[in-house]
Amino acid sequence: MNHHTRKIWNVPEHEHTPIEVFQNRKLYRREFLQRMGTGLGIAGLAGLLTGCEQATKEEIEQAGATTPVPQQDSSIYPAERNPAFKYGRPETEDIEAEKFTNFYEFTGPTSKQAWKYVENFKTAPWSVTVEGECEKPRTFDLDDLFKELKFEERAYRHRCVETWAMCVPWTGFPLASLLKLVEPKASAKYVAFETFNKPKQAPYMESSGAGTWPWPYTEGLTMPEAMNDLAFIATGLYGAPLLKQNGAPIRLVVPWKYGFKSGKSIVKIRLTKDQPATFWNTVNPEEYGFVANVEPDVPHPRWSQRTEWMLGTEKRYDTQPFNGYGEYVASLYTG
Ligand SMILES: Nc1nc2c(c(=O)[nH]1)N[C@H]1C(S)=C(S)[C@@H](COP(=O)(O)O)O[C@H]1N2
Ligand SMILES: [Mo]
Repeated sequence: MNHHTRKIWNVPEHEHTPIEVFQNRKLYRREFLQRMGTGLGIAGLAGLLTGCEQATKEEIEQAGATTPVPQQDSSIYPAERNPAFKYGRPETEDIEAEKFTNFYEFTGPTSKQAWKYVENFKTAPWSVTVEGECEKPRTFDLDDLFKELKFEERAYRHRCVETWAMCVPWTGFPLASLLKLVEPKASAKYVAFETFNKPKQAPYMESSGAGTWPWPYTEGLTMPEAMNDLAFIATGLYGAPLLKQNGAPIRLVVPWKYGFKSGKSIVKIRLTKDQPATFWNTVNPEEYGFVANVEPDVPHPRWSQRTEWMLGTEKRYDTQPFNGYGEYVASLYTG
């Protein structure tokens, strides 16, 4: 099968309502009301009113940048693009993927503008522990990964369970190549991912408090899913180190599943015998399953999953089974 030329996208001929305009307004309004409720003064309000609509690309990128940039990064970016992966749609503008994000540790459910709240998040130095059912458990500094693994760029589609979508180039390496370094045992059936747990650095984590949300954010895959070539670990986006709001300095990317499976700012990867508990599945198992593959025919209990809208555009597309990656992963689910 030729992945390069096969057209896997069915582009609809007509466009629907520009839903992102409506959605952004709704979020904006919610944030507005929340700030009013917490007694923000008139000067702050003016800042909010203009800040929402007029933040520049520079402001957003500067807010999310890791400083100083770790030494090794400059030699990695931009990594060579793997030609096997094509979006089948226009690439999302970088600013759109940087200003509209899901990162509950910083915003909770009230805002998509995590870039405004990441100031105190310290993403360097950073290490990731890979442990559990393996022969050689190990803690990797980010630099170890840069030295030991081959980095590449991959053009992937991303589909959030909320129906927004984007097409972005990640820099990183297949998750399988990292797992091979620790030599998984036959007893490893699942892989659990755990995000940083620093409430002092993440405003919503701190303000929501203990016993509300099951922090830290966790996710999980089966071992065959984790070893599939599509499962990717990213340290970069658009040819540069990840901004904080996109999951700096290291995150998971699982493009055939809803976006919540792709945990950000990961500190621990654990090989397990049993299916691990995960954040959204714990919060609401009726709405967020463990598998969470993109399935247009299976509606979310509160909305349809048939179509999706591309960040920063007025375009809607039909949602594809496995987000269009069936040729890579459908065989994982036939048993
Ligand atoms: N730690 C953590 N990871 C997370 C989330 C989160 O709130 N916290 N949100 C998830 C969701 S719902 C999506 S859609 C993607 C969004 O990635 P992006 O904001 O970089 O586009 O991150 C996922 N990873
Ligand atoms: Mo999401």
